[in-house]
Amino acid sequence: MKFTIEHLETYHRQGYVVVRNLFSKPEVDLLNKVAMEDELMSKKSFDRVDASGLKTKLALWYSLDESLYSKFARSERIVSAVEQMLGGRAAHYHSKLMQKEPRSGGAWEWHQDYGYWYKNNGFLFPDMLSVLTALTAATKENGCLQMIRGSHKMGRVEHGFSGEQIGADVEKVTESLKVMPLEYLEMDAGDTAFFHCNTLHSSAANLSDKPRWSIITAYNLASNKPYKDVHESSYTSIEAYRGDLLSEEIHPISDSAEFLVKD
Ligand SMILES: O=C(O)CCC(=O)C(=O)O
Repeated sequence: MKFTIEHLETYHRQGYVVVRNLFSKPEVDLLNKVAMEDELMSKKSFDRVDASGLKTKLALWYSLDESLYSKFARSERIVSAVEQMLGGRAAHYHSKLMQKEPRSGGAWEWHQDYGYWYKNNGFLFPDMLSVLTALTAATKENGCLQMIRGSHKMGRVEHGFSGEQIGADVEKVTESLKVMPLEYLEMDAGDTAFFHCNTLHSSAANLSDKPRWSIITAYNLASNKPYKDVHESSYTSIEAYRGDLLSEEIHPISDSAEFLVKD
């Protein structure tokens, strides 16, 4: 399915929108296979412990290259949608491979992505968003994303620590759930969710016997140059990738992708 004006309006109204089948099953199956067999990715992956002590695994990197992950991140389908949402040229902030393993994958506590980003990385404006593409089906049982609809309009909420994660002020989350609907984003592999960096979201632990893997690519308005922890790519406009993800030679990701090392 294509990103439409209706999707754009929904994004601005709700703070998020899901585009069904933005990627085909063969495309996401290929990415999932590459990711599952990727030794460097597995070496660079680390855990983040949630408030109850469960671990959830991810790898995070900043630079784009010729790998399949980067072609996804630069794919025209995503970039043209993101540029409409941001209202200008987009830069790639980072990509993450989220690996919520069966029966053990921990939760992500309620937070706004900007709660992490403004502090750590010095972006002055919340002209940023995340794009999550499901590599495996995401259901309530395996801990799909949960969104508080319309919460991006609250602006930035204070964040503190919650386990090894950053969590939004609990009182604000509790009160916002009284006035805005909570939505579970159940998605099939190939569905893509776009969400504003101030939208409050979370996900529960994966206590099912199915993995929940996804790729999250995050974008910044290229003119919103951060004043610290500067990765040049985070304010350099992306050249969209218009090729066929299925027919190209697959290049491995390399160390020069600037992986985040767990602190
Ligand atoms: O995909 C998930 O379970 C949550 C991920 C998340 O909240 C994030 O990366 O900001």
